[in-house]
Formats: sequence, structure tokens, C-alpha cells
Amino acid sequence: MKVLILGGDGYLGWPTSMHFAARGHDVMAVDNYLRRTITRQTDSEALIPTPNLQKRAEIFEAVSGHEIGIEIGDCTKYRFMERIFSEFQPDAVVHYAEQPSAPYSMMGFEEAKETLNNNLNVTLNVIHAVKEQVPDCHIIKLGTMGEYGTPDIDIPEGWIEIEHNGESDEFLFPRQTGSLYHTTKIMDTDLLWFYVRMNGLRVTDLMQGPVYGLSTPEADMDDRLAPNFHYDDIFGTAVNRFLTQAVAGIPLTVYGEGGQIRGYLNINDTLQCVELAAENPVEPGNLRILNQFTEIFSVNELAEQVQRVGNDMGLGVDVQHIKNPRQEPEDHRYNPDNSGLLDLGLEPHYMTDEVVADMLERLLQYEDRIEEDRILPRVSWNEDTGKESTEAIG
Ligand code: USQ
Repeated sequence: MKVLILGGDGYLGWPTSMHFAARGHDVMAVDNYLRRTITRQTDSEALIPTPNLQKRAEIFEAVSGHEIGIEIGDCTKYRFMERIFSEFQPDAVVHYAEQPSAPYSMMGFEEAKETLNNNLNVTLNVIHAVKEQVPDCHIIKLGTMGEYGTPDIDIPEGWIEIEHNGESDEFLFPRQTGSLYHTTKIMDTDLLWFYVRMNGLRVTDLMQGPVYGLSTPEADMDDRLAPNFHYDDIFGTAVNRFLTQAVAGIPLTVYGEGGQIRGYLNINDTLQCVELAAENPVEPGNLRILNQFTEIFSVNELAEQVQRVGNDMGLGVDVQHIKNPRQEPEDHRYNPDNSGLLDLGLEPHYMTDEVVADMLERLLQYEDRIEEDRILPRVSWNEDTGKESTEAIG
């Protein structure tokens, strides 16, 4: 397959590019380093230094023999996207080219506007470039489990049958998120669904939960091929943050009561899921929605596991509940379906104690690089409570 990866420099985009290339696909990775720019501006750079995309591709080719084509450019510019699609003629495009941080999107007006403009413009450009240049190309879009919010009913994979006045029909599941970033993903889904109906595009929208991990078979071939691993409050996700905090001897930062439940997955399972989606394209005129996670944990359960494994390794891990900087339910129902990807053949990598211990061991190598002032929340959903957000509450 010819696979175009948009956002190829990202935490998931780079490992995905290597994964497809290592399996013999013809890969082109595109990025404009937006995440690197924002992480510099917000003092949130990745833990492990990573060379630029061109250099990573050279290193990967030297160690694996597989080539990855690189284009540096802005996917919000339609002429650039039109050229890439027309020259490369992809069979599948994997669209990761979005501002991925919920806290960043909640910092203020400029960050909200940047998130909205970037995410929606890239999605619209992908849709039009496919429609006009390669109408048969399968669009694989990374959405988020956060699109559904935490409703008091079971969460299906995208669609719900609704009965009204004695009739019934199928609709997109009602969605209500907890951040502007997550809201842009709902808007993406609506845009894609519109063009699927109007133009018969083929689209898979992957509703992904928070991802953890820093090791994949290809990334492990050379330290310089590591994913962009973030542990700060803006770009780091819960598990990666807790692991880093355990290594740095900082109490694990559970926000509020810690009863927030999400569906998590190992970075290796993201790679499998995207590959399974690409290998099993939907027919034209279909929007397939798959929930992409393998295990469900509360924040408290994650903290307890990292603490237990860390203590077994002699790290002396504490857990601290701090005031939640976000507006989100801390005690709620969560029962999402995730059978679609398992039916396609996903073989999950579960978060066993051994997996946690391996990640801690790996992070110990970078202990000296951890900057403690990036750990406590610097962004609050509610400006008035921002200053209080770092207070310990228990
Ligand atoms: N949390 C803590 N302590 C921390 C960090 C997070 O208690 O130090 C809590 C959060 O309040 C939240 C949960 O852990 O309840 C998950 O937070 P997260 O930062 O791991 O994930 P989130 O901000 O929701 O976003 C991440 C990715 C995003 C992706 C999303 C999937 O950054 O790109 O879309 O996970 S999901 O959460 O299912 O919407």
C-alpha cells in the first residue's frame, strides 16, 4: 500500500510511519513541526531528544533498510496538500495532523483559535484533496474516546439506534466533550460524515483513548528513533506522566477524586489498530467508527499500579490527590464497546506489572532530564481557580 501519514513527526505519527515502512509499505510522512513549536513555547519539550523528521528517516533507513519519504509543510495550506495527494496517490491516508492537547486548547483565546483552525482546516483539506485527487483513498482519521464524554448509558461504536414517535433510525451517538480540543474532534467527525454522504468517501474514524508507552520494535532499534515522549501537564498523558513522576520521586498527580475512568492502550496497539484499519478498508460511502482502547482504568487504579510496581523496584512512590484543574466528572459510569478492532484481529498488549516495570526501567535512563516544574498543572479550565489547582486535597 501507499500510505500517507499526516503528522508524521508526532508521538504516534513517527512510530506509525516506521511500522508501515517496516512491513514493506510505501510511506510518506508529512509534518510542519507544529507540536515541536508549541512545546518550545510552553516549556513542554519531550523527555527524550529526537532529531528532526528528515534525520530520523535517515537513521531509520540506515538501521532497517526501509525508506520513509518526508515532506515538511503545513497541512492547513490546501495547495500543499493538493500537491502531496496528487503526486503520491495514496491508497490510505492516516490523519494525525492535529493539535492533540486538551490543556493547550483551554489556555486562552489564541490557543483555542489555533486548535480549532488547525484541526478543522487540516480535516477539510484532507477531505477535499482526497475527493479531487484520489477519491478511492481510504481516510483513517484519529478521533478520540473523549468525543462521547461520560454519558449515563453504554457507549457504542459511533452509532445509536433512536426510537421516536414509534419510528426508529440510526444516528451518530450524541457527543459532549470536556475540552475545546475534544470538541474539534466531534466537528471533524461531523465534517467527515457530511462528505461521506455527499461524495461517497471511504472513512474510518478511530475513537482512541489515552496512549502510553515509549517502546516499539522499530523505535527500539536506535535511541534516536524514540517517540516524542511527553511528561509535562500540557502534552503528557496520564500514564506517561505517572511513570515519569515515579522515576523522579514526585508524588503521582491524581486530579481530584481520581474516579475518572478512560479506555487506555499501549502505543504498540495504536500501531496494530491503524494497520488493521488500513488493511480492511471500508466500502465507498461508509463512515466506520471504531473505539480504540484495550483496557479501562480509573485514574486511582493507574496510580495504584504505578505506585505498587515502583515500590517493588525501590522507587518509594507516593500518590497525591490535587485539585482537579479540569471540569470533568470524577465519579461516573463508563461502559464503552470496543469489539470492532478485536473482531478485525487486534491482539492487545495489556498493562501488566511487567510492562509497567519495563517502562520505569527505560525512563530511569532519562531521570536527569526530568524537569520538575513541568509536572504540576499550569493550565486550568476555570481561570478563577487556576492558582488553587496545585493545592493538595488529600
Ligand atoms: N489526569 C490525572 N492526573 C494527571 C493527568 C491526567 O488525574 O496528571 C486525568 C485527567 O484529569 C483525565 C484522565 O487522567 O481524567 C486522562 O487524562 P490525559 O491527560 O491522559 O488524557 P486527555 O487530556 O483526555 O487527552 C489524551 C490525549 C488526547 C486524546 C485523549 C483520549 O492527549 O490527544 O484524544 O487522551 S481520551 O482521554 O479518551 O479522550
